[in-house]
Amino acid sequence: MSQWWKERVVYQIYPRSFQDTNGDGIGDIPGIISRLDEIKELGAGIIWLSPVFKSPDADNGYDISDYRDINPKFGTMADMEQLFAEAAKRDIKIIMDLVINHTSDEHDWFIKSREKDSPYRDYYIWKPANQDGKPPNNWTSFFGGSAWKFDPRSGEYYLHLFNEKQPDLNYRNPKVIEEVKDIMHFWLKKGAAGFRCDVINLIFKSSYADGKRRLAIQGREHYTSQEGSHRILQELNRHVLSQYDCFTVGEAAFVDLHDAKLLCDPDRKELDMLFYFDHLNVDRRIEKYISKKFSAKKLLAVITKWQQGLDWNAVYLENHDQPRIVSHYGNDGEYWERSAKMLATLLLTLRGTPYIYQGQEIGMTNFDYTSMSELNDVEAIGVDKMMRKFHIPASLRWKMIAPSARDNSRTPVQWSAEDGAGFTKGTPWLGINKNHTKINYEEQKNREDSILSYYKEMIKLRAGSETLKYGDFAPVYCTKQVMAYSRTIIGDEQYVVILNFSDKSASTPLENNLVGKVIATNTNRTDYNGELAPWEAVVLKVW
Ligand code: ISL
Ligand code: CA
Repeated sequence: MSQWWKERVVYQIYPRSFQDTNGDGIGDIPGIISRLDEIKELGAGIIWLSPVFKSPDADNGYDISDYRDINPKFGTMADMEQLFAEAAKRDIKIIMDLVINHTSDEHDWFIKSREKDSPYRDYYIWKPANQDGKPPNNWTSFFGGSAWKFDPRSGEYYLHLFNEKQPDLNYRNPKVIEEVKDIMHFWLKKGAAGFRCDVINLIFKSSYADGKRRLAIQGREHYTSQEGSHRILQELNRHVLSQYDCFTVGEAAFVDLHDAKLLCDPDRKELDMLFYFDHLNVDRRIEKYISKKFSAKKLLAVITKWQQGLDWNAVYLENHDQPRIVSHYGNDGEYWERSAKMLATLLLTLRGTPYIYQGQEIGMTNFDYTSMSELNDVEAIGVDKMMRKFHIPASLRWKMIAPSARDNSRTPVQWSAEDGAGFTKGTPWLGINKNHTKINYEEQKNREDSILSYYKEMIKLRAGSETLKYGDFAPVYCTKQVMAYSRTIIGDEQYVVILNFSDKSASTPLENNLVGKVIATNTNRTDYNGELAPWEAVVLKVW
């Protein structure tokens, strides 16, 4: 089967923030349908749809209470079917978010599982207290606090790696795997072209022993990329995925290159590609809320490791869990436009399938919130609570949370300068950035030198170049400020990409052979002489 997912660019939609059509302040499926032409024009050929399933929304849909139904906030199953049909008309494929590490505690399986003698008991991970009457082990949740919740009715604890409203499924129970297969068939038959698989390398817990003591997410060595997860992925592939023309991208937490190679090895038939986090953590310490200094050198080292380590990468700089890249690695002030384009150049000239997160194509910036009360995200709220327990003062908590909180990327898409940003006529579920009067789709749509136009050009450039899609990656030059790398098909073509990650101008030495014809740039230059302007990006065709 053709690997069309290597040829196309993916556009991620976070439905509640994309486009509202009925004025309730929440994006919806009819809103997505109304914007398919914009996605097509951008040049994307695949949509990754964050969860639209029935959910009490404790974690904005990543807590599913019915895998075969649509959240009424977003519309109906008929709307979803229409979305598949309208997307197909435009040759846009849709992949769904497969969230199977856990369900909502309001899922029917979990409600039944609360009864000790129910056939569903074993769908989840229930354990009695330890000898001291404490939780079964010392594991902590991703969102702060213990990963166990006591259920007084049955007198046992259940495991939740995320929020207590997200109980973990028990993958030692073959019935759970059969249920997952049915859900996958259901959506593939409806027209899905594959899945983004949420925290897929964490599903199998190989032991319930205490975890090594850590600052956060204690216990992870007992469930990260275990043999059991590999086995289940192979089984899902054999029994389901291999029967359809589809692909999978796994979200792999704490993954290292060794595990990633196993997860993505085409011969093992587990995943087609995966999201790792290393490249977004070069300016963060072990925990994302503690920052350290960024350098282009460190970033290039990480990129090189993954580009050369895996045959095919999922290339991304933003998603619904990460801050906006122009605020993270770029400059969202004076050099907003140029640095956003520089980062677009990076995204679209690496080897792999590029993923663009809604709003990234117009250079949306981090949330302009000023206090915790404006946040919605269960993670930020949980982490704040945990820090409070450790008596960390409010000002320091805010300093750590504000730049990294997940709500940074969840503010509504800025379609226009109007009130409501063209996103809603009602009250938006999450604050709209005040800068929508300046940063919006409408303003950039017909402006040739806009960020949006630049994304379109770069996507076209990639689509038309075998070398940019499939060429080998090699690092060429780097300093704290600048990186350069090449993409090559031996005997055919070579491109060199030079990027300046700073407010200062820079130069690259001539002996590195950084010469060639300028194919793309975020400035007006027509030739390259080794001098780079602040935040400049230059793509050279060397031969
Ligand atoms: O957000 C994170 C890092 O910035 C992670 O801790 C994140 O929770 C982790 O990567 C898992 O993410 C996925 O599963 C979560 C959900 O909250 C996220 O939105 C989803 O992308 C639980 O389903
Ligand atoms: Ca709505």
